Amino acid sequence: MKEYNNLLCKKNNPIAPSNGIIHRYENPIITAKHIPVYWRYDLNAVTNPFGLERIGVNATFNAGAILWNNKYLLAVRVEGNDRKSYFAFAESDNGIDNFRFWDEPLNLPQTHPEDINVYDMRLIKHEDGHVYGIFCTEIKDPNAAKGDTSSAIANAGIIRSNDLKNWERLPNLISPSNQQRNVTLHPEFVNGKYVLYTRPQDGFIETGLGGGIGLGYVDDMANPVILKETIINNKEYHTVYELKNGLGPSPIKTDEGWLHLAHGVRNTAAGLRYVLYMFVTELNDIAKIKYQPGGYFMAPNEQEITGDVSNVLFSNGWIVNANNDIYIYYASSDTRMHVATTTVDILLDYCKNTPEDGLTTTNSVKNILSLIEINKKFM
Ligand code: M1P
Repeated sequence: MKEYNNLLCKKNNPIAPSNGIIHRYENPIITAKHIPVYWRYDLNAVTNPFGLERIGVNATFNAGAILWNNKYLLAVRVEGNDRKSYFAFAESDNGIDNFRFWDEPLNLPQTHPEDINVYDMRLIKHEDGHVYGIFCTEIKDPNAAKGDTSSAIANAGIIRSNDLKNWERLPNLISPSNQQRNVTLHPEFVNGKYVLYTRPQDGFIETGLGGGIGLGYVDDMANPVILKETIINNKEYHTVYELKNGLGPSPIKTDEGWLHLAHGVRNTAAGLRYVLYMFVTELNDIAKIKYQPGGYFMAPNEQEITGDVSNVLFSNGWIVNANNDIYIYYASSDTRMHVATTTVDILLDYCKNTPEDGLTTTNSVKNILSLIEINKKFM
């Protein structure tokens, strides 16, 4: 208990130097060791004479985020040693350290079909007054061939609440694609409708003819049916999102457009590599990309690159506070949670002034040559 309390009280400091765009921090903000001791150990010396851990935690990652009652609140994906993920809320006063879990994990209300596994919740305060939790719900593919114990169907599960304690489960999403992950909700109505960002795929792992970040309109979240999906940001040959991509958290509204954080995936000899990238869409046309800086915004560093699923950065939560400071909550290698900080102004500058991906080596070199030309005056 002493070790546990010391861990929770540990201060977290920014790592210098930064690239000017974000600050990383010395320590992960939430790890499996942050899970309360009484969720893991039977504290009764009679029934647990050896003091053994009874319910192990494998990882804490991919958290949704929201500013709630002046607290930085995360809906953390906690994965047990049994490979089942569940959600648990953890809060901090400053968003950077001293995250503490609420007393109990979320007892997620069920719908039909019952979830086999759930993960990656996005928390969205919608202008309709509710807070929505949109997450991935997974079941075994009922059409899997005999002996195939891996094929699954992923879809978006939806809950909503007004106090984040009592949650109403809404029906799972119905959309043209039979595989959906990385679904989140636009925080405002558009033409009186709800808008969901989607990521359709043909298969559980393979994008097939699907893929890309899409959007679709829904009349009523209590009957969440998307009839038509439009892809607004596609995967692309020889980019960091060559194999697939997916939206992270819901976008942040700025004076110059909607700021988006997404993940891009490419294949390598060492397996899939997940990095984060950004783009901005028009304020009055959320399907239109206004700026998209080339390349990745964040990739795993030396500490982040190894873990349960190595070479992965993933983010489905960020918070902008009243000072326009942005807290990016990201997970490394499906193992632990980190924070990176920046501001709205810095991210807009990054999105507007980083050269776009020219899609060829020649164009990348051209960008460097123009920068050198400009810099000659200053050298
Ligand atoms: O293992 C990396 C990530 O893989 C999936 O992301 P995507 O749907 O884009 O492939 C998700 O399962 C995610 O949870 C995980 O971090």
